[in-house]
Amino acid sequence: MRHRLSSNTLTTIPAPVACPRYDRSAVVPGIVHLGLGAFHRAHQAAYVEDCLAAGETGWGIVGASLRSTDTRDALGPQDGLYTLAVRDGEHEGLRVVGSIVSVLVAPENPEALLDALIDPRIRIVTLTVTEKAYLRNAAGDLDTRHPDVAWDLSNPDRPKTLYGFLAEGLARRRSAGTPPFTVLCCDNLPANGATLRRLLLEFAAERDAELEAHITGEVAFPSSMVDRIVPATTDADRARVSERLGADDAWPVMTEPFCQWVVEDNFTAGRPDWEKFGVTMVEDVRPFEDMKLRLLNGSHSAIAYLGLLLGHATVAEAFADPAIRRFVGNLWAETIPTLPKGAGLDPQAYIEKLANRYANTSLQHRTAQIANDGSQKLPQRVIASALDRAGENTPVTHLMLVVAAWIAACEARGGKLSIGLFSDPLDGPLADIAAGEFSAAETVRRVFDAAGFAKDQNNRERLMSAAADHLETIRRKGASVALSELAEKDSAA
Ligand code: CS2
Repeated sequence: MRHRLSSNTLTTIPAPVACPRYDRSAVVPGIVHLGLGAFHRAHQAAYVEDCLAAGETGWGIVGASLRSTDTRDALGPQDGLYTLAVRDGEHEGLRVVGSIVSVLVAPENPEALLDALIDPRIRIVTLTVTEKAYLRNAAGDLDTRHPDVAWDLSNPDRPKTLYGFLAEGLARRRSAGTPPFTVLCCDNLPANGATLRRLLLEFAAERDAELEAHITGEVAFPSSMVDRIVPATTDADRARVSERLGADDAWPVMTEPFCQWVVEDNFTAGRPDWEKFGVTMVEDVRPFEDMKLRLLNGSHSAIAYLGLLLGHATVAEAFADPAIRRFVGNLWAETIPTLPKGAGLDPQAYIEKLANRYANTSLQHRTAQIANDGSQKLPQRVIASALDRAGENTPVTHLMLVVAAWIAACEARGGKLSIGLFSDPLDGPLADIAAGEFSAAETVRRVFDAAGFAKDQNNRERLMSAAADHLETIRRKGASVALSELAEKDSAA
C-alpha cells in the first residue's frame, strides 16, 4: 500500500516534484482564509508558498471551510500538504504546497475559527467564498432576511456567515486592544473590497453602532483581482498525481500555467512582500477587475451556457466549436469598448492570451462547473457591459445572447440537460417561472425581476427586449441556429 502525503513522508517524494524546502515547523500563522476551495489552493496559497520559501515565515495560512468538511477530511491527515498540478498540453508540473498550516471547519467548531481571527499574529483575512456567499438581495444589499444572517445577528458567538465571523472577530479584537486585521476579498465581484466593506457595514449596523463606527474608521478592505483557471479535481487526477508522487494525495488541485493577482495596496497591519513574488500592487484595481470580469468571466459564462446547449462538456471542446469561437470573438469586440480608457490596459493582448488559455485541452474544465450560480455572476460579467453599451446607444446583441443562453440552459434542465447538472440560488423562482410556460418576453421580464438584473436602470427595457428576441429564437430553432443567424447578421453588418 502507498503511504499518504504528509510531513513525515515529504522526503520520499521524487525529485521532479517541487516540495517545501523551508522548515514548516517555524512558520507562524499570519493569514486566515475563509473558503478553502480549490481556487484558493491554486492561487493565493501558491503565492504565500513563495513568500514562505523566501524566508518570510510570518504568513502561514489558517484555512477555514465555511460549509463542508471535505477539505479538512482530505488535508487534515496530510498536515495541510497538497499537490498543485500545473497542466499545459502534455506537460504536467507538480508542486507540493505547504503554506496552509491548519484547516478548520467553521460549522463544526465556530469558536476555533473565532480564536484564529482574534490571534494577534493574524494580520490579514482573505476570502474566496464565491459570489453567492455574500448573501445579497435583488437590490444588491445584504439580505437581512436570509435565515443565516438573522441567526448571526442573534447569535454572535456562534456565527454561520462570513459577516458573523468577520464582525465578531473584529469586535473581540477591539475589546482585547488588538489592532484589526485587513480584509482582502478575492472573489470575482466588482470593486470586491468596497463591496464587502459596504455589506459588512450593513451587517454591523444591525448589530451595534460602535462596531459599525470601528469598522468604518479602522478596517481596510483592499480590492483585488484574482485570475487562474482551476477545474474541479477528478478521481483520474487524484490517481495520476498520487502515482507520480509515490504517495496518496486525497485532494490535489489542477490548474493552468497562467496566474495573476492585482491587489490594492491598502493594508493596515502589514503584508507579505508580495511584489517580489509576482503580485501586482496598485492604487486602483478597478480597470484590471473590469477587464478580467468582463472579458474572461463574461466569455466563460457564454462558453458554459452555449457549450451546454450545444452538447460540449468542457471549455476547450466548446471553444473549438467554430460557431462558439466566432461568437466569443464578437462578444469580446462588443465588450472591449466598455473598458476603462487610459488605464494602461491592453485588451487585445489579453484576449489573445485568453484564447490560448481556453484552448488548453489538458484542463478538462467542465462547462457545467462554470454554469453554476449564473444569477450571481451575470450582473458583473455581462449586464454591466450591456448597460454601458446601451448608455452609449450601441448594440448589446452578443451580450444579451449570453443572458438568453443562461435562461435557456436553466429551462433545459430536467429535459435535454440533466436536472442537477448545475445549480443556482434562484433555482426555486427560476423553476416557478419555467413552470408558467410564459412567452420569451414575459420569461425574461420575470427573470430580470427575480435576479435584480439592471434594477432601476434606464436601459433595462432595451436589455430585456434583446434577451427576449434571442430566447425566442433559441426556444423555436435551437442555440445552433441562433448562433448561425447572428453570425449572418454580423457578416452583413
Ligand atoms: C469561472 C471562474 O467558474 C467560473 O465562474 O468563470 O471561476 C474562472 O475560472 C476564474 O475566475 C478564472 O480566474
